[in-house]
Amino acid sequence: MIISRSKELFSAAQKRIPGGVNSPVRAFRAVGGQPLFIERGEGAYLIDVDGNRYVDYVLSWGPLVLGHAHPQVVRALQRAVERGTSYGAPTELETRLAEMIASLMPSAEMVRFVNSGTEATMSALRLARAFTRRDKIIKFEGCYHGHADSLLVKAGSGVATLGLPDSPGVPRGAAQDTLTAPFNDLSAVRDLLEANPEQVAAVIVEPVAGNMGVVLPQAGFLAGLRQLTEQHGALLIFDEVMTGFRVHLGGAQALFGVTPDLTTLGKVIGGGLPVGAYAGRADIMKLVAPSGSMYQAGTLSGNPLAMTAGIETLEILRQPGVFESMTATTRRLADGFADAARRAGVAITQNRAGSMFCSFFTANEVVDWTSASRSDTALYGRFFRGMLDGGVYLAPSQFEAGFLSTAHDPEAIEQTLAAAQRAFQAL
Ligand code: KE4
Repeated sequence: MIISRSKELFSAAQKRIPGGVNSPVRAFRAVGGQPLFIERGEGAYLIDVDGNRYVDYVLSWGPLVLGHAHPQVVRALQRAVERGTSYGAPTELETRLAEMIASLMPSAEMVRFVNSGTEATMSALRLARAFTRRDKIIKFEGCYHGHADSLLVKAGSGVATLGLPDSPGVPRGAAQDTLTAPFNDLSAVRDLLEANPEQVAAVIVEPVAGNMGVVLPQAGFLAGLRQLTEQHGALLIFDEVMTGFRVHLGGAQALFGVTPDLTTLGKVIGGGLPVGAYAGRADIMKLVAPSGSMYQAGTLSGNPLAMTAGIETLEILRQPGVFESMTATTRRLADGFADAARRAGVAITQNRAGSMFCSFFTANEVVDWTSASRSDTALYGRFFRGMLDGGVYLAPSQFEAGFLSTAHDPEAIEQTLAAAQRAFQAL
């Protein structure tokens, strides 16, 4: 595979941009170090600057649930951009997207749009602290909620991938109110709540963890969090930035039948443009300025381009049968990976929820960060490069999720599974 143009561009980028990338996990540090520079995306495929074509399972880390450059999304954006890109004033589009989110996710009685998942979780925490007048929060090891100071504690995603000790630069004051527990460990949460009576404002959780690879909630875990937070007067925040409209058309809260007080969203609802949102019970959301006193603001929040792409994306996604068929394709892919690994005698644990999946290079069940971190990341790196040679672009880290889109057709799946057979055999 020729990647000489990517190499040239990477060395130029590294002179001006830290690590040559604008988000750490893109640098391929965990899987071999030479990222591919992309020319364009087309449905289920990425084409790099050297003309190599890959079936894409990163999909911009989740937003592109319809694949790259979906014609209806592109046409809607072309029409929108001719009317201007941003007004800094309300438009009907924001209300329309908020209504669509509320109709698919009834717990989202009110919605505030922001420009990233980080802004969404940062604001949701401030809101929970304002509403409860408490300071402490509980998060889970290996869960990643963006890079706001108080959430960069035992975080997943790029922090886990690079093995960073919870990032320098986070002042003690910001981290001291962040308590952590192992994912799926209800008794640890109960102990923290009892040890900090009337002090915990919220428990924030990725209801399906997607930032240590994909880790599913065990039976009763989410319902247990719901019961414990109610009992202790803390709010339950589902960070559905990744799982929203990805694991189920109504998010993980619909898949598992547990209703949070607040939900954070991003990725899919922007259809590939910068977006985030926090949403939830009207009595809590009413506290957000200017209806209430909790301040949060943003120049480009709710901008017409992100709203347009989000509306088009959810319109298409909620057509009968569309979501189900993408989920069925993901099951076929995940089963195919497991079969190929078994035939090659490679031990993997395959986790999946809706249209997100992960192959852990370990024989053990993966239920939390401790078990995920036992995966053989070097072997994952060799598998990743083998798949790249086979024309398949997986997440460049063992501790990330793979994503499917409605554009991943049987041909793309067959190509992927043929590459997986070869890549597993080569290990
Ligand atoms: P952003 O600020 O990156 O838009 O969203 C932060 C965030 C919040 N919550 C969850 C559950 C998330 O998964 C994310 C961001 N996900 C990572 C992928 N693991 C973004 C990719 C990256 O950091 O480059």
